[in-house]
Amino acid sequence: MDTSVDSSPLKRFLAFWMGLGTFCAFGALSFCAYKVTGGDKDSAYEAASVQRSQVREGAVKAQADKLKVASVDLTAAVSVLGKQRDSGKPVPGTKVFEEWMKKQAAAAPANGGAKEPAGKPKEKPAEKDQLIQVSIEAIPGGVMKFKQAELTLKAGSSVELTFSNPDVLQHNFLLLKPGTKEKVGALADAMLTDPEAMKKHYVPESADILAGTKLVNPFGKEVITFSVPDEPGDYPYICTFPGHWRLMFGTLKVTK
Ligand SMILES: [Cu+2]
Repeated sequence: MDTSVDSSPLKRFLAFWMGLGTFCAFGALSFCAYKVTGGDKDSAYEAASVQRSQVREGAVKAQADKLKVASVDLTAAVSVLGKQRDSGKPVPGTKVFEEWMKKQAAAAPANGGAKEPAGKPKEKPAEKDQLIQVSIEAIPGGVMKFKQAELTLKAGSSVELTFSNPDVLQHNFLLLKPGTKEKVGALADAMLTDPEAMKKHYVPESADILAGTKLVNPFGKEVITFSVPDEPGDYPYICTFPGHWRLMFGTLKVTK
């Protein structure tokens, strides 16, 4: 039996080159496949990862900035508490405060006891009755909103308005002429660059402001009296701490 099928030098030579050719063709195909499927996109991956880290840094910075704002407000809150303590009023929730309240309660009837002779006509209460009591509050939680988005009052009436701020941010309350919210709001935002803004309670100089409070500290309140305009219409009210007015506004509907 002849096992040497064909071993002529020419055929061996051809077989060698065919093998080598197949090997090279396979290699070239693999390389192309690697390129086409994006196997060489390490640079793109790195770019994406750099972008991701930039986004993350941005988020961290934004958070840090928010914390800065919060700490400033906390400082204001603490200073308010400090003032309450300095003014001799104890901090609520303490034993000293309870005793102080008892003393106040005990002192009240004593003052009331030394009242004017009976039968004397009381003018002041009558005068007070004409003042319409209105309460307006900031919503706590730093949401920059008034609890009352709308008020309705009669034209020309006298109002005693109590603005309470149970929030951690400082706020004010300004009543404006109809249609001037954006105008006064822009003036308020511009106060960011005014070094005297804090002294001015962030109240811009504008003839469109009809009435308003100072900047009320966290957990504080202020009472103001003013006359409701004679002209019926929709009078906007806003907080002019820069930026707040876009969320913190309402409408006083003045009726006949
Ligand atoms: Cu505000």
